Amino acid sequence: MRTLYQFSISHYCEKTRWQLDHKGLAYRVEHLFPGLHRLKTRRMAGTTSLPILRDGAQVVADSTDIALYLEATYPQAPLLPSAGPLREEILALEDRHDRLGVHVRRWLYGQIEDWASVTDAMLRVHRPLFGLRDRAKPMLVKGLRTLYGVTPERVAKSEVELLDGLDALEKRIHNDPSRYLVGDHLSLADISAAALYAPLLSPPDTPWANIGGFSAPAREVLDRIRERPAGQWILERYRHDRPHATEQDEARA
Ligand SMILES: N[C@@H](CCC(=O)N[C@@H](CS)C(=O)NCC(=O)O)C(=O)O
Repeated sequence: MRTLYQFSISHYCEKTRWQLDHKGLAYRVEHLFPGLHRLKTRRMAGTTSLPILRDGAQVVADSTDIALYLEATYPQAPLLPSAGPLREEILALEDRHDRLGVHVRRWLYGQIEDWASVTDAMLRVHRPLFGLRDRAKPMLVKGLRTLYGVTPERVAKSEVELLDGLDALEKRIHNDPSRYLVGDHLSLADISAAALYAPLLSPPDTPWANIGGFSAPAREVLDRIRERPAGQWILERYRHDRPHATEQDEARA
């Protein structure tokens, strides 16, 4: 049996869920408690971050290594050619969007005025444990801000980076939200770009759909992103290539 160890609102975990779903591979998810997760991830894979996939005896950490493992092991519904220049192009785009995912996360965490909906989305999959879960929330917020470097200077830089990334995406698709990044069908490049930008668009049925609490200037930035071709492209990828993202996830928990 396959198990995906995850945080439900992690966009890197969403990238892996999308790939597993696209390939029609059955899996269960195990939600780890943020912070305490490290006890398990260090033991399992010598790492601190999620996702981690256990597939029988095989344990693979990091969404890119998982992606390569899944493509090599399960060739159905391929998202990456096994060789050639297109493979290199897709991997370069995947890597670029993996790096942009860091800026998306830092910028978003830098815009939150009211953390209630975010901590709720992170922790509601865990048992209340006589109030302990909810008492952990302030510590969790502090930990996230430290871990992800949420300082005004770095958040401002992340805004520039993520907007540059959207410009590059629009050049690539010629401002046409129906196009794919490489060739004429979905690849790992599209999944990485759409999943790692998705928290900015909160597509319906995704773990970010009910998240709010952003400042008014941040809401304006988010509205502008939603209107531009890159924002429409992300929503289109979800509508067209990622049906029922959350329902599938929860059914498997
Ligand atoms: N390069 C990694 C990044 C994964 C990542 O940043 N995961 C975050 C959640 S979005 C995490 O597990 N953070 C907790 C930690 O590092 O302790 C990947 O692609 O899997």
